Amino acid sequence: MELTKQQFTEDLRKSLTQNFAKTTKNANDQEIYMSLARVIKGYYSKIWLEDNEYKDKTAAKQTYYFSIEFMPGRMLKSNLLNLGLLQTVRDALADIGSDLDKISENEQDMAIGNGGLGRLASCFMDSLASTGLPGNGNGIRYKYGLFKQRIIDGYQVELPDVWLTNGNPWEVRRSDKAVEVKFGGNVWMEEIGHGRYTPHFENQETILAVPYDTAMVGYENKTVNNLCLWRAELPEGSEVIHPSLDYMQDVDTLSAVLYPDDSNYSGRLLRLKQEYFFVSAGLQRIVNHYLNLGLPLPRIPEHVAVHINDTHPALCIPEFMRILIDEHEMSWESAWQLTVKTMSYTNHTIMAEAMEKWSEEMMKSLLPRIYQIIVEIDNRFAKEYIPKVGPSLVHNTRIVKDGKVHMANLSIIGSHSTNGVAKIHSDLLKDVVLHDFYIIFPERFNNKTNGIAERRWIQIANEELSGLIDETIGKSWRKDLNDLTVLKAFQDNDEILNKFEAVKFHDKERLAKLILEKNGITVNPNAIFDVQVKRLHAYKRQLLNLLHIMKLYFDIKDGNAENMVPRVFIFGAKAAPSYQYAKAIIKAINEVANMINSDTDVEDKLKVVFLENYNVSLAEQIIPSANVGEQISLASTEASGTSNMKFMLNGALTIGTLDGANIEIKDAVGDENIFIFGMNKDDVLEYYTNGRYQSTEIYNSNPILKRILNAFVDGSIPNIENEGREIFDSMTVYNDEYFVLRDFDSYVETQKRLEDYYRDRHAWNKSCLLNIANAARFSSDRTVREYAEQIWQINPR
Ligand code: 26W
Repeated sequence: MELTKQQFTEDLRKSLTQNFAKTTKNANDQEIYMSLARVIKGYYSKIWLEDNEYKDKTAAKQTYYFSIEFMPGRMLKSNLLNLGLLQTVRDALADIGSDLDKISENEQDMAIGNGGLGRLASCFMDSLASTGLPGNGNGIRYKYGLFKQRIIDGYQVELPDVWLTNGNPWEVRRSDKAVEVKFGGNVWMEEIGHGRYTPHFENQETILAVPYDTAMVGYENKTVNNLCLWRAELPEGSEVIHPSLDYMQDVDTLSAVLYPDDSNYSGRLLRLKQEYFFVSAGLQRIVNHYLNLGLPLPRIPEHVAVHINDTHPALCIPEFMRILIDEHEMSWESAWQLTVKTMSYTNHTIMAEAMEKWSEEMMKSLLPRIYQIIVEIDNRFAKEYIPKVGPSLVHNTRIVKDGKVHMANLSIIGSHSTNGVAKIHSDLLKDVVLHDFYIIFPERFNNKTNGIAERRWIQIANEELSGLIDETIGKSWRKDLNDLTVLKAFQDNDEILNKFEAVKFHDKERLAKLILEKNGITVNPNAIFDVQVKRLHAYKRQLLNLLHIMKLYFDIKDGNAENMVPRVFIFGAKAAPSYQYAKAIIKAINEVANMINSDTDVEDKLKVVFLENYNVSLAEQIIPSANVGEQISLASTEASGTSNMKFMLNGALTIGTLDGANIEIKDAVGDENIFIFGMNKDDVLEYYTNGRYQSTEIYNSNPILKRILNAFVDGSIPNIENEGREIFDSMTVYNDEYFVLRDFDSYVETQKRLEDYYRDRHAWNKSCLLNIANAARFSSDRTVREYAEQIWQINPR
């Protein structure tokens, strides 16, 4: 939008006076942040209103992306960038003696997600708006986001994330759009004539769902979509005159916390309640809005697409059926057709322990009507498909069996599309994990490789690099990332390559400063910055990284590292609070770090840094400064990964396995510009089928590994008596579930190759440039366009 510095400064002054009775001279940074946010909200609200009117007028089809997690991070700079005001506001603030970066730090991260799945949802929100696609989010407004992580004595300690204390200036509470969600009680069917039945209810618990809307502002266009997050409240004027304390507490807990587990399915009642809560509220709002436009219900799939992000919102399927049948008297057959046409589903993990299966008993008592509908869906599925594909396939794919409701099965059967999030992952779904479904519904399966919102991950996170790209090839890449390919023309131009190297060096100096501030560790910006940031999970193999660090440490101690290129290993990772083993790894990383960083023999050859509380805004500071991104999961376990894409876009090289999107990154950049090691998925599957892996054989025959692993239990690494034992046993007694030892030698060799390559500045810089130049296909703009065309059938404005 068009705006002068003077106009903006005037608006900010007004806002400061109106909201805080302050001037630009005596306001503190928090007050400036709040006032600034309100000014910006004022600017985009006009576009928001206009786009809503446009959407209603055209009634063009829209997508609703249901996700139990979102991780937008900070909104201020993102909104400024997308409105085209970043520079104007930065300059205007500087004129009044303020610094936009410092003001921005007063914004609490909106961290209502665990990791990959939630961050992907937020990249999609940004990309939908920025590509002009009508797509909205639907989720829960948790009072507490993902826990704040502190490291105390090397241990992870979890503190509550109280992100709403100062208020959230971006959200709009819409009390007039509140709906009721009902739980429990009894339900029975009564005949209403002509062989039709209608459900009757008693003793249900009613909860009010109040939506809070946040504008998702598109990049320099006219689109503003909506992220709708639901809060649970006591129903107004409910028949309960003196609600019991229990009931009030119940209501409060419902939208209080995000489950901090992304590894193990836990069948907790509260979680099921949360799932139904945001599903039911979201669908009610959609249907109400749709009917208010005067459109006929049987045509709803022409106007509405509902996306189920992993199985957590899978109750969309029976709930949509309930609304159509019970509330709008539609026949089962018609309702089913509409449901399957409206719904689509993405799978984000093949880890068996993360698959949702709710106990029938729990489902029946919490959601009696939904349970009935699920059983009916399941019975009709069996009846229709046994004659077509035989009883054994149907048995394997049934929704209700062994006393459990299988949510992935419900999601596939009740939708028209099931996709994985990278080629290898989608292939594994078809060939292995969901093979029986693939035989029954081959046309439903497809791949949509993940992507990242380049605006946040380079334009905001790395302004200096963005400026250098502008200077080199012009600014068009900011609108269309494909234009980055023009950079290829400069791959042998040392003058340009040196400029890119200089920007990376500045980024590293900035991170070095942060590391000194936060951890009190001095790191050398000339060292290789080697980064692994992601949730802590055994399959992601942070341990493999740590074992290699120990190898380098022993090399230094043995005097075998004369010519080693100095390295700084940087970690960021939260462990699920109940995930004992992951927490042991965090403790081990921190104790190894202490040992190495305080050993004077090491000098600045090797440093290990664990940055606490990894989240979106910390990621924006870490990723630009990386030389190397670690993507070292066991092949076939990481569905896609998305930090690999962020590193690439910021000119870091990947060391990784043939897993997730690493494979497509390798195809994009070529073998010379990525460091691949270890087993591939077929090697791994082969081990699974022949069952002949013996980790102790490797332990006994590899003296280097033996020495490293022994250090975990013989006191060489201090203060990890219990954790060291647990880790040692996992590698030996418990046969190394994720083949860390099996891939160790290959990893070490490849790290060595990487180090040698780093010495050749021309070659290294060229590879970095080619990574940036080939990053376009990992833009989430590309990803959401594919969803729009191939799954949702929605069009850009
Ligand atoms: C136990 C409850 C639970 C189970 C699974 C919570 C959360 C999950 C998520 C599906 C885990 C997740 O975040 N998966 C990640 O999704 C990313 C986006 O597609 C991928 O890039 C990651 O590879 C995948 O691990």
